[in-house]
Amino acid sequence: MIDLRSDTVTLPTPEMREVIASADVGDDVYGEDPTVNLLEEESARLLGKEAALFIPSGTMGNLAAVLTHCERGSEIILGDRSHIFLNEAGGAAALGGIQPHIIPNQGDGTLDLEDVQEAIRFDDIHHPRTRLIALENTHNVCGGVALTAEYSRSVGEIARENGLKFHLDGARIFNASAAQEIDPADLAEPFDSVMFCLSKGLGAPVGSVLCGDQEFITKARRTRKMLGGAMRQAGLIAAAGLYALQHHLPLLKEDHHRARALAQGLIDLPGISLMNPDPPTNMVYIQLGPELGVSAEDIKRKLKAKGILIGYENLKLIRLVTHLWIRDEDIPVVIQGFKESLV
Ligand code: TLP
Repeated sequence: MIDLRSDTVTLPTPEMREVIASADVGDDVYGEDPTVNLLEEESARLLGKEAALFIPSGTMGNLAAVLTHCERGSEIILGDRSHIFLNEAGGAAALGGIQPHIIPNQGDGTLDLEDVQEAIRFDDIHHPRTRLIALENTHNVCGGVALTAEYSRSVGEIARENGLKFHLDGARIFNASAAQEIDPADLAEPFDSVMFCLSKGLGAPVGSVLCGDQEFITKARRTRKMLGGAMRQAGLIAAAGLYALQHHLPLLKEDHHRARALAQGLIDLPGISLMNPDPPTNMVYIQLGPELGVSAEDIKRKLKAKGILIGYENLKLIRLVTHLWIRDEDIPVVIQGFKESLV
């Protein structure tokens, strides 16, 4: 199968399985798992933060950050197409009593600075208190677009001037850094907390990391415990994450090249258009035109019969994601598959 549903579908490589099998482990709730400790140190170093915390998933990483920064009845400012708002089962509201204050994501994944400024509540007993602004980089539903460090700094200034915390859902921050040829620490610098995922383009089977200053991470460790996310001999999975950070970062650019090749082959097919004709990272979003007689579900079914798996956001919007397990030779196969499935 050529599986383009997500970069979460990667399986551990044989080398990863070897490091998993031979990992040094201990009880991480006692802080005694040497491999987890190493992964946390390496993650903090890569993102230029004081400390880091290994977390089972990206969703829990974002939730732990939000719960650590905000109290019940307070508000987070975030984009209406952000993963935290759309795809995390309303965790901040359900578990933290924290209200999302959504403002429109622009096509390039940014939030308009005036919208951000206007969304900040002034002190009034009628209002919830604004506590946090959150961005996403790369921005998934906006087409895998990468936000610049300069843009994040300008939002960070607004946060600082208003005494707000600033969080990044950096599930794919290393894709953003590879696309812009910029140090991930520069992209992370404006934020008080950054979550990134090991289990997406980096190809590890499990895990995400939350980074920030020592005080924040100490508090987040308690939040993670409350959420049931403190693990014991987690070095087994941390070893795969560490391996991914040491060996797979340079491969992300190849995923981006393949996404671009895919887009080039699809762009002229009748009845469809691409959200980004020149995809900046590893995602190709395909908009189905009204004249097309088939829905995303029809196309998905036809492609599956040809050994190609795809996902869709809605019946008119398909997403293809390249990753470690997609090879150059898969690209023409997928393009041909689409040609035959759009009719
Ligand atoms: N995204 C998944 C799905 O949930 C949509 C995917 O296939 O892309 N932040 C961002 C920007 C994400 O894209 C995701 C996962 C997460 C957070 C959550 O990570 P996990 O799946 O580890 O909880």
